[in-house]
Amino acid sequence: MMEKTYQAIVDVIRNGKSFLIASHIDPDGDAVGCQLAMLSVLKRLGKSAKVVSEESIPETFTFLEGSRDVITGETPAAEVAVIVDVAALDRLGCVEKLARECPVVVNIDHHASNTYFGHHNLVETGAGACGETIHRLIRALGLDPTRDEAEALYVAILSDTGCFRFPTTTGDTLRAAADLLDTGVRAYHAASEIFWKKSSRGLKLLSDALSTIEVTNGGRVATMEITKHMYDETGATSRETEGFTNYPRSICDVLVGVLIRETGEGFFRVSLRSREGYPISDVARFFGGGGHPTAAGFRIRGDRDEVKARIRDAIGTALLKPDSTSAS
Ligand SMILES: [Mn+2]
Repeated sequence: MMEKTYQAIVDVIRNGKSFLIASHIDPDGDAVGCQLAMLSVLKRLGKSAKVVSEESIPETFTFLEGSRDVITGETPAAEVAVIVDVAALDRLGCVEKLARECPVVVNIDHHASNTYFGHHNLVETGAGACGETIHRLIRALGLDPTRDEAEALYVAILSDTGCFRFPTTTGDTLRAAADLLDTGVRAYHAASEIFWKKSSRGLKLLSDALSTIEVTNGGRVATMEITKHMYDETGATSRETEGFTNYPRSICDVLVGVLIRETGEGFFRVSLRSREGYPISDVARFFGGGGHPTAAGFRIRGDRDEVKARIRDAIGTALLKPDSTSAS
């Protein structure tokens, strides 16, 4: 069945002239890598193609070819919208309207919560990263990935699988990564650009954030906070908080880690990370967000203490559900 979908999308790409590529707000390595790989592939095929995003590419990923070409302002629609790593169209932020104006929408994703919003839906929920699917699509187009495309997709896979640690890592994940490395990906370069390029102000921010960790719900939930004040004090920005979400969950016996970032007076961005077998994507959806079983997020507004209490309550309720003991 998937083979037919691959073929249908290959036909759309071969026959289309103009393409708009987009992914979710708060872009991660998978979103960025898939967008840039698609941009390069479409250009190689002689198509008019552009990546459109609510925000520019996070600093961490600007070493990838094409990262500066992302359009963040006004731009016309295209014949075909290629939406990557997105479970539902409202995750596109302000680009949603533009995507809806495109006559053909291609949905390429790996979220189990995908709403099949496209005319073509290539949703492989078993994939560790959407980058795996894009890699297969490039092969289905009869192309070899270029080194830059391979590097973008390697970054996508490395980011979304937590360096091949998350339960979504499969043999296919490693086979895709192996093929990308054979293409000439600079593995050390990619890893060091993503993980070993912290600024000292970013580490100071991490230190401040770590001191806010609170363990609640009988030791099963840990929250960590970053306030506006901390950004001001350290000079670091929210862009330097990549990877912070993993700290609260890394505590022994904690099942769900929560990172609460203040984005404005009374506005918060919340990231949830849980252990395998304790899905929290329903909690994120409850608050209007989305994500994967063990990695999800949402935005929320309110009084800080009240927000924390609501989140802890919702997680506590989710952990009590019988399905939370089965692997996800
Ligand atoms: Mn992804």
